[in-house]
Amino acid sequence: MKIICKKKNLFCLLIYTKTCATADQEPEVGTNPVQVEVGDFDEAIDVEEETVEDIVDNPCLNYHCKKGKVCEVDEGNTPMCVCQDPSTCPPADAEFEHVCGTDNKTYDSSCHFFATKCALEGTKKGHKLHLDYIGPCKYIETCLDSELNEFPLRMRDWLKNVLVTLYERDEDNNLLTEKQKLRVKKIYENEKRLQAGDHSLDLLAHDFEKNYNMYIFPVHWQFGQLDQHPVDGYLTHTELAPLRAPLIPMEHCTTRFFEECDSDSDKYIALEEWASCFGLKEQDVDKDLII
Ligand SMILES: *[C@@H]1O[C@H](CO)[C@@H](O)[C@H](O)[C@H]1NC(C)=O
Ligand SMILES: [Ca+2]
Ligand SMILES: [Ca+2]
Repeated sequence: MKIICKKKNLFCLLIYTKTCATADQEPEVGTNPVQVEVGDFDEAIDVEEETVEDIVDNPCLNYHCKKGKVCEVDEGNTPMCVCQDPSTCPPADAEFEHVCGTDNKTYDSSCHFFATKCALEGTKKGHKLHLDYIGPCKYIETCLDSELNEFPLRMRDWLKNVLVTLYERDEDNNLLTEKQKLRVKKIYENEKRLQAGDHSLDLLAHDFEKNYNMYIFPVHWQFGQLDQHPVDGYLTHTELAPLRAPLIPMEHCTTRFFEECDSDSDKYIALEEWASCFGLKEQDVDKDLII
């Protein structure tokens, strides 16, 4: 599976790194690039941009509607957001544009999904419907207990490698803030660092014990990347989606991992819960590492 980033986007890079790391185990999905953008999952955030340049008096100009809605004017020429008719979505011309809903139904594209969800607004069904993952719905194996424990091992290592990769490429792109760069520099320059590669689970576990400190920042950093709407120390289902959705088809333990990560079952993953599912000690959880 080849993934190309349209924009410099951290999640795209995450997926890219992940895919490269396990390229030989992944089934070929064709040569079409998959573009993953954070905006594709921002259910709750207004991201739609209107570019009707010629109509000066169009009240819908610069009037933003959230995913699944479009702007229309009422009789009083007042703009308002109404559900988009799925048939007005751009047709999806490839399988990689399909998405799978939590209803295990395949939607042609995320546009079709959000338009459908909008039409169900206010109903119980609509409330429960979320974008589950990227790609057509497929059979996802049950995640066994033993496999569940492997997930954070690989994920932690991957997060660390993503950060190091960002650091290496960051010369003028400003993918990381100065403060973040300083922290990653320490990891990058540490000679004991386990280099990126296809490591056995035993080695990953051993490295986590030996070089525990190198994993503290990457785990915090990922939380900060996701905790954006709002920045409150808790991840909602929507905030988690940019990470979850591309990962589920590749890692069958993703859903179970994040479900169990919410250890108090309040539907939010708090920083403390997050840190604990990645094996960090309670005393190392530090809100200041996120900024
Ligand atoms: C979801 O749909 C896929 C494809 O149709 C099917 O193979 C799979 O078994 C379904 N999963 C569940 C949990 O029903
Ligand atoms: Ca949040
Ligand atoms: Ca919780």
